Amino acid sequence: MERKFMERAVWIARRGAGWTNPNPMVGAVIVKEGEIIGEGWHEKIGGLHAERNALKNCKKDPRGADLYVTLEPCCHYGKTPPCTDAIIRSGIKRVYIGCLDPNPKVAGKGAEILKDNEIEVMTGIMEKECRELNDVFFYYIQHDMPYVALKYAMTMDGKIATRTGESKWITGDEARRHTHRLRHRYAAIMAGIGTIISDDPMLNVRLENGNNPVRIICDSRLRIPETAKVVETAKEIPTIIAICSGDLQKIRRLEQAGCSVWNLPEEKGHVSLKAVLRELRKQEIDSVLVEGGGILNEALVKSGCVNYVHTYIAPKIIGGESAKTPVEGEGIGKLSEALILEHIKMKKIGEDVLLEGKVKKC
Ligand code: AOF
Ligand code: ZN
Repeated sequence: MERKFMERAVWIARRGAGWTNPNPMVGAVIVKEGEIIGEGWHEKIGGLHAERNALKNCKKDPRGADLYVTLEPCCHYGKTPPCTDAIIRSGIKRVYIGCLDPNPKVAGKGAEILKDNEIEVMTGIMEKECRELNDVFFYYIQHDMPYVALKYAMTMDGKIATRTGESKWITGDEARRHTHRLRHRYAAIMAGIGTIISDDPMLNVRLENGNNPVRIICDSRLRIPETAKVVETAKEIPTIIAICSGDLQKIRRLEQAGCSVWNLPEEKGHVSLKAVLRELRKQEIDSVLVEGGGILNEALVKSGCVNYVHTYIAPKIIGGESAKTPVEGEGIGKLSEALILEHIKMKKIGEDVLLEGKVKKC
């Protein structure tokens, strides 16, 4: 029974994907005499928390009811007042919590306050699922850095383009539509200048109800063409160009076009990715989807900042030793140095396959 209601709470929490960042996705279900009398989720950053939405949607008096919530109720004043106050006032008698909130302002205190007010509290219900729901939020809070995921599409022989550089399209329509859903979930999307010059991508979300991530272009020497689509649409979609040096006039023109130009330290001839990520953190960007070429991907892998990899594999063979691969650079000499992925998931999308997993942290 407990599982059934918490499963429902996890399910509805996911509706907030792409809208709540940098807040977590949270779902809440209120149950009385075995019946769901109200449910809600955290719909949007700045909006009501899941518990308050569930209470608002109650079709019966919640006094004496049970609350199932995927994350520990907050007990602090943020953009909204504490959920613990609303729960206590509602007369709810029992609270089932999926996992504790890692936010130091909450971190167990929310559960304690409920207990101090004669509410029975059970923690760790479907803890693994509730915790995984918010991998991004946990990482962002605990490491004070954005969560980074690589995304690329390759052929069955591991190429991201032909030897002449043709890369449109490696995968089929369905997989490409899927990447838009992926983009929607992340707060930012990152590409290298090589990708901008060769493909001139929009890096936006082309879905009916989609949220565009902030765009970040790593462009150490400010080579970006002023006619690039990302520049021309910078007034509609926030666009950041991370550079180490560049012509001041060009910077001014790009800024007039709506871009933000960040002048950051250099590392091994490129803009320091750690510096880029630290700046993004300051802007409260909790997650970055990297749609880079092999050079940017390699630099990120080497920096140790990658948390997740989404790989779309197309049933095609391209061949050619000069055809580009997803991670270029020098590579490693020993297999023991490889980046290892775990919690692997696999899904067929149209004729393609999405293979994804978390980077194992040593
Ligand atoms: C909950 N229920 O649905 C969410 C919680 O600025 P605020 O007011 O939106 O607060 C954000 C913090 O509240 C966030 O960092 C996390 O600790 C918690 N999120 N808590 O009880 C919710 N979204
Ligand atoms: Zn709250």
